[in-house]
Amino acid sequence: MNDLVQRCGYVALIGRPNAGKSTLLNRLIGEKIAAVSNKPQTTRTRIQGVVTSPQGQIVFVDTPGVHKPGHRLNKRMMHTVLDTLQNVDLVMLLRDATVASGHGEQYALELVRQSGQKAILALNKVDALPRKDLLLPLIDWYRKQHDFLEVVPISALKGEAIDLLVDLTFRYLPEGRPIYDEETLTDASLRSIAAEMVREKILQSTEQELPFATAVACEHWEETDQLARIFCAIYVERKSQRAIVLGKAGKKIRQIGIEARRDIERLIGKQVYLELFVKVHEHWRDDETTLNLLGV
Ligand SMILES: Nc1nc2c(ncn2[C@@H]2O[C@H](COP(=O)(O)OP(=O)(O)OP(=O)(O)O)[C@@H](O)[C@H]2O)c(=O)[nH]1
Ligand SMILES: [Mg+2]
Repeated sequence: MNDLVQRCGYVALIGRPNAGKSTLLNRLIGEKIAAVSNKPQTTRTRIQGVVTSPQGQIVFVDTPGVHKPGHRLNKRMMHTVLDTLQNVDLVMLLRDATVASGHGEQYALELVRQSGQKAILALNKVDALPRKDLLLPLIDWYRKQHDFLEVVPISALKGEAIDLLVDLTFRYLPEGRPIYDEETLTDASLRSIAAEMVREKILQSTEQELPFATAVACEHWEETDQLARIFCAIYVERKSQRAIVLGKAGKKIRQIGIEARRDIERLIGKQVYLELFVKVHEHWRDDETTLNLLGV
């Protein structure tokens, strides 16, 4: 029977910073593995989320938001975006439907066009639109710009139309057997997810330059049946930034630790002892060795 034909492939999540790509990735696999925040450039590396169903398997690839690169870090991030665009079966362009169109949106669309790949457009954050008919002009505009296979209004945050999005995505993937076994949800290591959870809490609790100037590396991990002891280094660029991360009498870093620990415990299903320390490294964003160490 035709229904039994399985489909399988890689799908790139592409879009401007803050469009909701990582929120969608987490929603698709039903686990929190990717850092999410309202600060732009939250995602710095490629991270896969694997969806397996009777229809087959989709490997969604979350990417950094499309932006103009300054530091070496940002050049690497944009390289990741362009490289991913070329190495997938299908592209999913994510657009925050609540923001006005600008050069950034146009540029993200242009990258998708230039890739020559088949693409689906997901208009995200419809839960935050005061009226759904506000979508019509946006859909119209995109339809004129590019021949999208599908245009799907969704809410990654609330989980609206996500099943539909997955069903539609399957239609355009090649026939094939699953690449990963059924239990696999991601290619990211627990160590890197733990580091990302710490970084997410820093992004969520700090402002201005600090989110961009911070990186987190998981430096040590020991585990018994009951407990994981995890040691993470937080990199900042200046002493003044270290003071901000620490907070008055260490209050901020304690809070960051409590919140990150909760996420990591939920993920690995055991008790976590999380130790955080801050390192000042003035030019880490332009230092190839540190960028390699951080895996970006
Ligand atoms: N209201 C609403 N907010 C959303 C939705 N999806 C994501 N957000 C919010 O949008 C912000 C950005 O979400 P992310 O998932 O980090 O966006 P991203 O596209 O991965 O951003 P970068 O990694 O910086 O490229 C967060 O504050 C999310 O909570 C949605 O469907 N509705
Ligand atoms: Mg992201």
